[in-house]
Amino acid sequence: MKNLTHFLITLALVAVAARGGDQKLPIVQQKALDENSILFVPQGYDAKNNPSFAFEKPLKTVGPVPKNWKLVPHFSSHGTSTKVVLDVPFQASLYGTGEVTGSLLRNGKEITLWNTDNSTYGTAHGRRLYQSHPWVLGVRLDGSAFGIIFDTTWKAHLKTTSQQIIFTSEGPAFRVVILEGKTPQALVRKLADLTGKIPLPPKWAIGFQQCRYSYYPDSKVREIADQYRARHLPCDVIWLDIHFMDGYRDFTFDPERFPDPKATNDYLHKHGFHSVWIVDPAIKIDPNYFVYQQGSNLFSNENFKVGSSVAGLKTAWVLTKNGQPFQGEVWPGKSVFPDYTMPEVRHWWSGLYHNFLAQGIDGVWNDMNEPSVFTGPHLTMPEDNWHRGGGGLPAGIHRMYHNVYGMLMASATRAGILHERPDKRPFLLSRSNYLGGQRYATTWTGDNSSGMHYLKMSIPMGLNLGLSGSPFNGVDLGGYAGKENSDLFGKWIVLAAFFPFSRAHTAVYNPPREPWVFGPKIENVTRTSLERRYRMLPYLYTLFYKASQHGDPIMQPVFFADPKNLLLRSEDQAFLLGQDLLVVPRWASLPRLPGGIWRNVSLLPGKQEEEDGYQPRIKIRGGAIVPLGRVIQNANEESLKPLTLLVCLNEKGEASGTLYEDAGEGFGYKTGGYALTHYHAIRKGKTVTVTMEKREGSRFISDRPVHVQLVVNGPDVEATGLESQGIVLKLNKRWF
Ligand code: NBV
Repeated sequence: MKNLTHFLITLALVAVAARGGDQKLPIVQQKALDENSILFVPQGYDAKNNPSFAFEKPLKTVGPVPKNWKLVPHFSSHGTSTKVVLDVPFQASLYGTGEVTGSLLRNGKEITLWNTDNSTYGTAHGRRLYQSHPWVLGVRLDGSAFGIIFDTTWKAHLKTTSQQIIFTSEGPAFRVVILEGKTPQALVRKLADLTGKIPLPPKWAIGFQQCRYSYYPDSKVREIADQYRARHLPCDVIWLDIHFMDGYRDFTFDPERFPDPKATNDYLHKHGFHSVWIVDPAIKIDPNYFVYQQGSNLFSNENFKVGSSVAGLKTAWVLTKNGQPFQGEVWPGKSVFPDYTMPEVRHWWSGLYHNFLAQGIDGVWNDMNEPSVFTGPHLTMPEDNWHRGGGGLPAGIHRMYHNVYGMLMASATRAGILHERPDKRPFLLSRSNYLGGQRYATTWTGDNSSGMHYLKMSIPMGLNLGLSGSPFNGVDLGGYAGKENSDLFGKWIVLAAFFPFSRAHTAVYNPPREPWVFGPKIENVTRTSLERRYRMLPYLYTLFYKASQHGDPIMQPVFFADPKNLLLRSEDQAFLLGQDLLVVPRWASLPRLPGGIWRNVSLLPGKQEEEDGYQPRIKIRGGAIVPLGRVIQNANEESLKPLTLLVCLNEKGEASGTLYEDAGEGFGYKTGGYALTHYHAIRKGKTVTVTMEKREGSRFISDRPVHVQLVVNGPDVEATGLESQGIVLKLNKRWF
């Protein structure tokens, strides 16, 4: 019976497609997932041709739609595509939509959801980038928020007008989930409840990172590391790009450039660095290459027909529509591509990390996984290529799986790292991804370029990724392509302190771009920026903890400070780091800043850091206590001796804040091995008392010196004491 219904619906759809007509698709199911999220299922929806990837767990409905529910999708089918239209609430501000160029506000925009290796964000391939997030976040005039998840992986187009949100997928009917939240913050948490949160990264991964395409030979890697230490420029990670490989073959090492990768990693570790090495999906067609051999025979014991049109079935590779392994040109030359929709292939891919990580590699970088194919249509593989699926995933054409190819690769990579190192937190960077992909990988915005336009855009790009569930993101600091000048580098590297993922990178044809090549002035600017970041690590790590627990963005739009204030809705030069620090770039022109108490603060007192003309101004929110540490050279050095608490009182003379600490590595924190300390400050007359209110978790913290810096309307007031004892600061009346 079920099959018959399925057949009839398919028949109906085919008939409509043949007529090429439009047909309204009635909603056949609308049910609450909870009181603030509703699942809408249109007629014709079939999980077999619309596998769901966005959600962390299968959706469970709990009851009917609440009576006063506001937003409802309107489905229709148009030949082979499906359209959903929603009426935009009056003058709502739209955000999200994932990795997109342009402004923070997404009203009046059009994008295609089709992961594309679109170097320097050119227009030749349309307005597409490396990832797809079928997701829109809206904020109404009254500050309440809504969100829409279009639960489909098919190639799609999203258009926002002043009146409507129109999402057209080039595939069959799909589900839509609509969320409501009292505030945009609550809404983003809701999104994270459904699509997952970032796993807490190892602490070293939130330190500063140096990359280039590529550092080689191994002596160059050591030299870069030495320079960082000799110049006292804090840094945690050195990255290894494709030149370490033997002829661009994944999981191999060039015998001349990197004869002993283990020794390179040992050297880095000895000097307080970690290393991240790249792995691309394209596998060189080379009968003597072990990955090609293994993948080509992965199913060789199965019953396949050699020489027939299905010969490709014995391989791990994505197939053409004729059943042959698809071949395309990438760095290694003619290559084949693992079909990560198959559980056996993911399992095999995970296993390849065994010997690779044994070289002491700490983290992995999955690049080119849109997948990028130089000789394919729109720089990828043909849309009618064939994926075999399995383990709950249907077989299907590439058009259906393209947008999750990178996500599936990342999930297999993460599983491989975790399998090898079950006691360590994996670190994985993936260029391509999809809504929910933050569960597997950190991300960055691909190949930008050295220009003020790109530098400015990097802020709204990071913000919208955070508003799309992916808070651990960053950009190529300094710009990847294009000619650099020292002034632009200075302007960009000062943001290294504030991007959640903080990595400088540059393209192969560029001259060296390390901070010192621009001379002492820019080297000093860089040092100040990195010292700011490392001083803030306790605060940053606490933000990462919150992101991993609740999905809160780390870098946040200014309108989060006051969602009802319409003037803040389009601000995308200044931004918030967590809810307590406001970052105002020096180049920001007429930035709109939130009202209330926001006081200028120095993160490196005594250094007069802003006098170099490059560092953004930092303001602290009235009511906040921000924990800071010492300036250290890598994230694993002891930082909290002493712990500094920056305190800024609100109108009522109070402030509060938290500090999260754990081992910085491993999973002990999941079973209580952490300390989450709550601090509180209160002013009575001329004294302010700062106390440790409570501590959660079982991690032992010995009684340590605390330095309190009260930020007031005048020179800061300071006092030191032991954490266990309330610290009292005496105020001078004229500051109030
Ligand atoms: O692996 C080389 C580069 C890498 O440096 C960059 O970050 C990626 O976005 N990769 C793209 C491939 C070649 C780009 C021209």
